[in-house]
Amino acid sequence: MKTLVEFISEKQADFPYASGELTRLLNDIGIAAKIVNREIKIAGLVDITGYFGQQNIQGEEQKKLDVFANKAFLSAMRHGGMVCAVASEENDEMYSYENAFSQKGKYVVAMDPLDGSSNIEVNVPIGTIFSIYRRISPSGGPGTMEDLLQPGVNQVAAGYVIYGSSTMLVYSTGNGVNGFTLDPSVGIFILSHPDMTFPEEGSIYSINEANYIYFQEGVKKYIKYCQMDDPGTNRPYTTRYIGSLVSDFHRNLIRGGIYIYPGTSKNPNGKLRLLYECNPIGFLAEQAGGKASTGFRRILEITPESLHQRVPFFVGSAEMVEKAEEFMKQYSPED
Ligand code: P6P
Repeated sequence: MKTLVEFISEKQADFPYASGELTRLLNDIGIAAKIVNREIKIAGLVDITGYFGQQNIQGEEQKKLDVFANKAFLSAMRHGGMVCAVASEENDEMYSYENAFSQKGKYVVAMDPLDGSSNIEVNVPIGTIFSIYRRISPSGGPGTMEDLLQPGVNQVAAGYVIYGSSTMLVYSTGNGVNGFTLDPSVGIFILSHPDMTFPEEGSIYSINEANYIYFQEGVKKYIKYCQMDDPGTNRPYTTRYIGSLVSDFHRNLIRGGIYIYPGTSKNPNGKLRLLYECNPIGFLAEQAGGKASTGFRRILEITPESLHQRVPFFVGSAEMVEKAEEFMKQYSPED
């Protein structure tokens, strides 16, 4: 039985510049995850599932748990002192720590503190998503937008917490993907899913087909390909769509599958945000032998232009993403 703390410390040697800061930061994130988990598990019992009465930049009503989670992660990272700046879905602007201790921090973090929070009221699993970069700006001063607007290939670590039937923390520092399950009786994350990789063959496709009429032709054709009864293949596939990215991705990582949130005629860049949804999930997907693209380009090679930039997102088993890309190239070629 190996704990998260033991595992991170052991793997520290795998990581260049191994000086303990990333180890400390990952542990800070684990602590905040346990605090958020506690609140989520009793959300139905206390007046915390209601609306907070404000809207975030996405124009979405902020729920109390969104705000609570954001504060928990920001506070844990401030206490740890390893992070100088944060891009959060819950903050319209960059959050730059003002204390001298944090301004010496070597890292910046992009995070969605509570993704899929609209599912809280109906007890559907939700998640935290995080992405970690080394800062570019000199240590000792405030973090900068340049620090945060790095391409996903520069991530030194990324992961998610899924608050589901059990609470898990899944992360990678570029040497594979490992999953830890929280033992609530002692409040410790324990290695339960070592070396997570996508199964060779996947047969689950996850997409909100209610948007079908707004999809590009390539997406429509790929959906029909998934639904085709083709003897000798594993099609028709199964469709599973929870409406919670972390939950859909986690299931597809274990079972094999593809998640698609494409651009549409109404929203050409789709819905998901590059910095704190597509880049971290895309990093994990590639580390697990999968792929992540816009339908045309590798997600991790996109240089962000703004904190809350949205991109179309195809992520999952490599062969399924490649097949979807073939349909996009054939039926909806980029201009
Ligand atoms: P739709 C949650 O708001 C989220 O960002 C992802 O977690 C989820 O996959 C997607 O949006 C659901 O969006 O438009 O299908 O409800």
